[in-house]
Amino acid sequence: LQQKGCVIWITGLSGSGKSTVACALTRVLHARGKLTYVLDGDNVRHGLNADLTFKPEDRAENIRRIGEVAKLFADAGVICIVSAISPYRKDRDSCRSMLPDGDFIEVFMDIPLCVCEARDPKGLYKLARAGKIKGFTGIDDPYEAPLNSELVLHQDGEVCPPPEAMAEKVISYLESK
Ligand code: GGZ
Repeated sequence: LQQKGCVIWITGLSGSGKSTVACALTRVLHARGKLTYVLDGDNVRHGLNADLTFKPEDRAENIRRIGEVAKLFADAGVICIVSAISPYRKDRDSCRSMLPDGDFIEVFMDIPLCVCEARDPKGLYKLARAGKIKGFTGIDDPYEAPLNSELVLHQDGEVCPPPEAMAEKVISYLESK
């Protein structure tokens, strides 16, 4: 296998487009013959992490487990793409510290809360505003934005670039390294 593994860690609010970018990124990398695997927070919570809630301790444990699994993939030479809110800096940083320097690439989906909330693909923000979901990230649970992420993906004025364009930015970053 002529490939070095790494972890591309996509963090951001619910509805910021993490999963969509992860999916676009996988498509581009596959087309280039790369082996990838996507670990999506929402999916992993149906299996490996089905025992966890959204309390801070459980979010920390969710991220710890995802980080450990991502490291295994990277060790095996796979480009592991994580898409999880991963709201707490400390938890993301401890996943980073498990990997050799340069092998953890943090990508921040810097999309304003109002945009994520307007999209509200699953109607969860509406429920959170109505108090029917407690501890929702960005509403009544914090999101700690990265301070030194390798890459920040943001809106272009009023419009959000298509996911393929965002994926291309990640590819350009990988190529530059
Ligand atoms: C945030 C929640 C919550 C609460 C359910 N807070 O946009 P989605 O729906 O599809 O993705 C979100 C997903 C978040 O799971 P993660 O494992 O990525 O979160 S974390 O990294 O914080 O552990 C959202 C849904 O679960 N969801 N309740 N209270 N998002």
